Amino acid sequence: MGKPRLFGADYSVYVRNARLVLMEKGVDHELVPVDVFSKEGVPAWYLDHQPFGRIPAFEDGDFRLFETAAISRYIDEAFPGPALQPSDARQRARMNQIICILDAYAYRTLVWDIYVERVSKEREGKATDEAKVAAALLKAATCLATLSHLKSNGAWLCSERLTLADLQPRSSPIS
Ligand SMILES: N[C@@H](CCC(=O)N[C@@H](CS)C(=O)NCC(=O)O)C(=O)O
Repeated sequence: MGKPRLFGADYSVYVRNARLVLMEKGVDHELVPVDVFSKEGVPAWYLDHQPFGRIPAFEDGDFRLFETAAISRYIDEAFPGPALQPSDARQRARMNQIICILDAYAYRTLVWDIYVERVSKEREGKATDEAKVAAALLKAATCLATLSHLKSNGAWLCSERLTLADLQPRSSPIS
C-alpha cells in the first residue's frame, strides 16, 4: 500500500490543519496539489474525492475521506504516534467544542470577512466591503473572547498536552 495522500493546497487553513495532524503523528504522506480557486475551476476528477469541491480530501489505501474534522480524528486513531485526543470525557468534549467553534464561526469571519476583504482584496486593487468587515470584527471579538474563556489553565487549549484543537486553522503557512 502506498503512502496516505492528502489532496489540497498549502494556502488552505483546513489543509494546513490536516498536515499538522499528519506531522504530529509522524505519518509519511504525499500532498497531491489541488487548487480549487484556479481559473479553470475545481478539477473534475477531484469531485470523486470531495463532491462539494472543497479541500482537503484524504486517501489511505482504498479508504477515502473528506471533512477535516473526520480526517484529523481518523489520522489520530489509525496511526501510531502521540494521542491527540484527551481520554477524559470533559476535556475531549471541550476539544470538540473548540473545533466546532473554529469551523462554524471563526473560519468565515476571520478568513473571508476580514482577511480576504482587508488584505487580499486590497492587494488586488479591489474595494473592501467595509460593512462586512465591521460586522465581522464584532463577531471576531466574540470568537476570541469565547476561546479565551474556554481555554484550560494548562499550556494548551484543552489539557496539559497538545490536542487536535491546537492544530486548527492558523494564519501562517507551513514551510
Ligand atoms: N467543511 C470543510 C471545509 C473546507 C473548506 O472550506 N476549504 C476551503 C479552503 S480553506 C475550500 O475548499 N474553499 C473552496 C470554496 O469555498 O469554494 C472541511 O472541514 O474540510
